[in-house]
Amino acid sequence: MRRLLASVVVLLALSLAGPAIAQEATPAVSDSLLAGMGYPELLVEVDGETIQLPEQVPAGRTLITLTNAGKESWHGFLLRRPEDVTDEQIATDLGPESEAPPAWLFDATFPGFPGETLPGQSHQAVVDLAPGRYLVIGDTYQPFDVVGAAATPEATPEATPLANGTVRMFDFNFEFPNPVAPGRQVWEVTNTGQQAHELLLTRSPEPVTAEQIMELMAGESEEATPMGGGPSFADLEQVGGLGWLSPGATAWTEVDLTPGTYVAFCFVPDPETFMPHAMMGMIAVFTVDEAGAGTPESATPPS
Ligand SMILES: [Cu+2]
Repeated sequence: MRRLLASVVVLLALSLAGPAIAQEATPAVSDSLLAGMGYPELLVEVDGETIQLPEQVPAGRTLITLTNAGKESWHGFLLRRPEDVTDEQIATDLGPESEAPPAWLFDATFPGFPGETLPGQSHQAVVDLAPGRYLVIGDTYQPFDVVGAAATPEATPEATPLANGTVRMFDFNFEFPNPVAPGRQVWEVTNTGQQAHELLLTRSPEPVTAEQIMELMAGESEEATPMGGGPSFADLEQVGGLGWLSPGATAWTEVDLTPGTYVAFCFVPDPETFMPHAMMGMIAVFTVDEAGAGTPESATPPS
């Protein structure tokens, strides 16, 4: 499993994890905007070796709280497995012998999940869980069942989380609110592309451009810096985001942004080439200033 994920899913994200330092303490649940909305909560605790969560949860719009009790940054995602894939097949395909992601991985449904989480921190997301068998996938994986009637959240408008901004993910980039305001806020994240995407948000200690980040992507060391100066991968600090989200799906995440420069990545692999989308240009840079007058900038995809 480690090998599979290291090879295709989290390799670059793990390299990003580096010696990142928590910028702020985990917010108390009472401070959380998403937690205050009253959705049923699914608690997931990870430590790098195990993933703990209930065996069964009710279907519907759900607040997922991911707590990282381990020593390393944790980056994973949630999927609803295709109906015809058995637990036995999953154990084989995600086992230590696997060389490449199984084809069914790309046929699964990805409802969203809390984004990359530093040790000792918690992140939250509100996602829609339809009935079925699910897997949380990270360093290892853990199945669970979602049971009950299919949720129809769109039927009741008041059941939609109040968002401060919308983030659109597509093939292969992001569109952020413009400007992005500082402070704690809820983002409605939608995927209007043809492939699954994720939002892995980092903060840079100094200004950087998307082109410089692309230059880092092509480099060999996480300590390397762009020509002409700038941060290394190791300098980028995780601030949350959203795990894999299917085309056409929407989920909600909460971020707390101090003024500065932010870099967003997607490391979902292309189903044909297994190349992480970030390598295909799915990187965006935006700034947050005190007045909230930041300007988004997108990478130019390699031609
Ligand atoms: Cu992507």
